[in-house]
Amino acid sequence: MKTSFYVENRRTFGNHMESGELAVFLSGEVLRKSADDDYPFYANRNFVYLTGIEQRDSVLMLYKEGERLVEKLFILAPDAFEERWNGARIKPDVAAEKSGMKDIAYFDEWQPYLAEMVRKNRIRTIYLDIDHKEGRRNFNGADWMQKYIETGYPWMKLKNALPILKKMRLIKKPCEIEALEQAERITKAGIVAMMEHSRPEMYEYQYKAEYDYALAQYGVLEPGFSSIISAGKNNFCIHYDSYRGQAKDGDLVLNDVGVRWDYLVTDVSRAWPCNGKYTERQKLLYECAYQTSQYMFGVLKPGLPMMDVDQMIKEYNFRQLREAGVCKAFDEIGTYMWHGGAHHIGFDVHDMVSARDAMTAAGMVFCVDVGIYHEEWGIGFRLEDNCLITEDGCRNLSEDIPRTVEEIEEIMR
Ligand SMILES: [Mn+2]
Repeated sequence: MKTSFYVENRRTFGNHMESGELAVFLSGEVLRKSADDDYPFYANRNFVYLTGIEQRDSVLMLYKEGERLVEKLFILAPDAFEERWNGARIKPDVAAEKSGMKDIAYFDEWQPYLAEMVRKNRIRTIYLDIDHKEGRRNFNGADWMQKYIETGYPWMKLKNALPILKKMRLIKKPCEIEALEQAERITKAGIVAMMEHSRPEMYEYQYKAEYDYALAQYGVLEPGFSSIISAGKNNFCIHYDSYRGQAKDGDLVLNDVGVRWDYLVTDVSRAWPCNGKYTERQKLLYECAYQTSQYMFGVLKPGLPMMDVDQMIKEYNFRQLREAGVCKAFDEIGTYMWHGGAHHIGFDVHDMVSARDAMTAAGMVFCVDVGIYHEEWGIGFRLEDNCLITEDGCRNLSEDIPRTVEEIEEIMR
């Protein structure tokens, strides 16, 4: 992402602030796994969206003074001993260049700076990025920061920055689309590698290894999210993550995988017969999903209620399944369709955007995900593509990834 992306994002956020308000964003902390081993650090996505910096214990402060936005970034101070063991820390000049911020300080200065800002400017309102998801703990430090402010500045009014960021992140900028396009190319390489190496008796972890290997050739060292790769009956577990199963002759292999490139994440599902040839029943159900997906890419355009997209997928797919003689009445569709099909992607694979009441608009990117689960036949899969809404319609960003029966059988020949 270019520096201008982050500069613009901060400016847009600042436009939502009133004069005299302060906003504090944290990159997050490193989580300890056990003994001397930590989990890999993963910076808070909103912090990255506003700064382009992915380093632990970093703080962004935005202060609105009249029309002016005062920006200050705190990063880890140099530490020769720490850096010998754990790698170089980002230098202030590099952080300045990446983020487009001039005022860079060190992490241990943020508390006195905050106190001074509050005192000098008589600040009464602070924005924090608070994300309470079903009572699950957050590790981006916002919960900690909330307590810190409530204790140290009990008169302070707290505002949540998250709804503003969710709105901003809903519409992708051209540079984000470019990043997604590259991510799709790499996703294709990963999925095609799995198809090409597929054979009966192959273990799910062997498919996973093919996927990870293909990604690594592009310098992508971890998948965009925990890959879902399953075979046969395991396809009936929607967020399957064991990789221990084995594809038996006649089984479908399902992948639901992504690639993160320049922070943007794809999310693509395909299903192929491990032996390279769809059975009649597999083909019948796959065609229903494919026709539904094609229909959606034919009708999606700006100005449709986002809430309706799921329902459109369901209704059209029902008609396909009815014609195929699988499902008789619409109220039975839940037997075969287990999940919604239109979540947004972006900095997160289930992107943190406010789409519930939104209308589709140019720059939105969401999945068109058609899942069919026929337990009696032992066939479960989904066909999931990434839809970019354009000025006058839409574009399937993942359409180059083999998706018809013919394309897939051809690759596996
Ligand atoms: Mn998916």
